[in-house]
Amino acid sequence: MLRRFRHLLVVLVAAAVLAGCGADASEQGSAGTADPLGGDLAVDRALDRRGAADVTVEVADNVFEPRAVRIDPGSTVTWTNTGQNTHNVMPAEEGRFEPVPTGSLDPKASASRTFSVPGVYRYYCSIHGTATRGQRGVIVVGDEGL
Ligand SMILES: [Cu+2]
Repeated sequence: MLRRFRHLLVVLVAAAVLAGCGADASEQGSAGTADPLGGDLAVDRALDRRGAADVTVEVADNVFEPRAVRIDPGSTVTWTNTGQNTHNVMPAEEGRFEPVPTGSLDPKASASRTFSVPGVYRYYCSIHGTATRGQRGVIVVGDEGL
């Protein structure tokens, strides 16, 4: 009986660690951000890169940096994997933009998407997050939220 309970406990702890690892990694990756729910994903605090035709988002393990970036309509975002894990870029709202699928953003690889229409484009890595937690980012196109 005790042995069975111990086994269950191990499984529960392992599940908790797995579930939490995406969020933990994000916190480590974004120094100075204490909000594990992603305060730095706020649209009105997005890093302002308007005026740049090409903007790079670093994809580390396991966080997008900057997590929130504001660009001009028509500008291109390039995600560059500087980590050791493979990642992907999935729109939080399916169909909002063409995903960067698993296999296209392996370590040292880059992938680009151009955003022509003003709006808020939330995304995540489905390997290390979901639409609402873990490895997430947002591209704000134009003046949305200012
Ligand atoms: Cu990832």
